[in-house]
Amino acid sequence: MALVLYASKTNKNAYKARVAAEYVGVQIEMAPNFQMHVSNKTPEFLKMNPLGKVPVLETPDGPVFESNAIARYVARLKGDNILYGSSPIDYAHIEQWIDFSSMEIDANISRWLYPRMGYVPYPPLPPLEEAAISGLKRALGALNTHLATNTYLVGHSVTLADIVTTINLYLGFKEILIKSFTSEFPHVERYFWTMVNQPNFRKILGEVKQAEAVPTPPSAKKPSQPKESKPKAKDEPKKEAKKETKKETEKLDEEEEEAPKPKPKNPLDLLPPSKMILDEWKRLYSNTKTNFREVAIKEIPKFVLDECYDMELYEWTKVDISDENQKERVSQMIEDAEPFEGEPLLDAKCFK
Ligand SMILES: N[C@@H](CCC(=O)N[C@@H](CS)C(=O)NCC(=O)O)C(=O)O
Repeated sequence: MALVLYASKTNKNAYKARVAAEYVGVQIEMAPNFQMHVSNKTPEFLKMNPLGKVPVLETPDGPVFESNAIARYVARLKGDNILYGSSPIDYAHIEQWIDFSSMEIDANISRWLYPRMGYVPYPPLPPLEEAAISGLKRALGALNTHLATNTYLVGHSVTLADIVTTINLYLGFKEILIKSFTSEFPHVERYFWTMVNQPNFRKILGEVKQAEAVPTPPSAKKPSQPKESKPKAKDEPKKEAKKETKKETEKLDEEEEEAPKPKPKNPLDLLPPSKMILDEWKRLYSNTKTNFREVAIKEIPKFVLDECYDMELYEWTKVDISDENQKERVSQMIEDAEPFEGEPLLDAKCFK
């Protein structure tokens, strides 16, 4: 009997076993006509996984659920175990990175991404998003350090640790980890792009593109409008709210298969809200006789202090023109193509 994997074709958790199968040369069939939220709620499916979650692998010896367990099973199916290391310490390290990437990377990406994709209510308490981001940065920092001196996570070739970790990074890179975020972790970047471009990954994932913007949460959650005008029973609004907050992964599958994704917007949305009306400030700035040099080199004029309502969000530093690095930084911020040399900047403006 062939191995049959129950999941939608874009289920990222199922990718773990599917990529592993490519490496070890095991055939896995995707369950035909699988329909998320329908097929996985049937009594037959619930016998395989009582939670009704995917993926589930049907094997000649019975079903297996939990994507990491399925991937381990597939990786061990062939005797000459290229994915599973060759010593007890290799096995331990492979398990270590599988657990690490599931608990520290996948979990934090989900906590950050799913509310922004509307899979769980938004806004989350801001500290929760911050905690997810800082937990993720901490994990990526550790991974980055390891990868600074290692091509692969364990040993000198791809193991299941690389497959699971790369798939756990995949959703992040694809949906929320924009370049300015990942560039802090150059070894993770190098590793991720190398892995997803390996033929065995490419066959399953196709071409991977990095997110260009952090998804904007669904319009700061407008209160949901009941579809019908019929007056509702007392407990129905609650039901509506519950329905809206579909379980995160459940909706992710559906979304990936059926609906266009919410359009990601500007990464600046991550900043705290500002009372400052940028256009007004720019107008004021352009119309005044005061020029950039005065702002940047001399002192911050009083009108800027008066007009810039959210001063506390900015760090104002007097440029030290004897410092080449600072000069270069200012040069990059202004429209003038000339290098920063004080006087030539009299007419230049910032805010490209
Ligand atoms: N830890 C599980 C997560 C499984 C999971 O949450 N699957 C989602 C789809 S990605 C699902 O089936 N959701 C349906 C539900 O929650 O009822 C695994 O790695 O397999």
